[in-house]
Amino acid sequence: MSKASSTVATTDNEAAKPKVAVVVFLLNGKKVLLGRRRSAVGNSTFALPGGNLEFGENFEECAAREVKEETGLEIGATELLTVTNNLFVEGPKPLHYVTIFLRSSLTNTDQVPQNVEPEKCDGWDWYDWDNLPQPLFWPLEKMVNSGFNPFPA
Ligand code: 8DG
Ligand code: MG
Repeated sequence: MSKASSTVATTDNEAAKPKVAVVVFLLNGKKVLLGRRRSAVGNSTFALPGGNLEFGENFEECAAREVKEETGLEIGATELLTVTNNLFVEGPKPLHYVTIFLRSSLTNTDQVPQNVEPEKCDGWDWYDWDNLPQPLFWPLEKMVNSGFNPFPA
């Protein structure tokens, strides 16, 4: 196969196309909701709830759906915080995500997170922003190390 056609074959591969993820800083007082991932990407690291943007969804709809699917929690309005560009090379095939970070809070703070997808997560809990668990999923760790803070000023 020529160099040009092998490049086409790679970029034609669905998995090789950049995808869009929406993830949520779900805030509760000084705490943030994190779960330890069970995944080829970022296995055993603490990450925010979230997942792939589906066709036709807006960011807020995606955030509410993913948080509900993963934790059973209902969130209120969302605010866009930032966007990062992430290349994951640690899994079986490289993945490229444009990750949209939103902020939200619970509609009712009596709600308790449930581990709805135990095959994808070891469990959800609230963690103090000043005492985050380790290791963090690297896109999140990079943000924390750069001084990013998801709380309203
Ligand atoms: P889905 O099938 O339910 O749509 O997706 P998922 O299985 O829940 O996807 P995910 O891996 O949880 O999230 C999609 C991608 O978003 C993930 O592979 C990489 C990117 N991502 C970040 N930071 C974070 C984060 O803190 N949490 C989550 N869940 N994903 C993140 O860049
Ligand atoms: Mg997810």
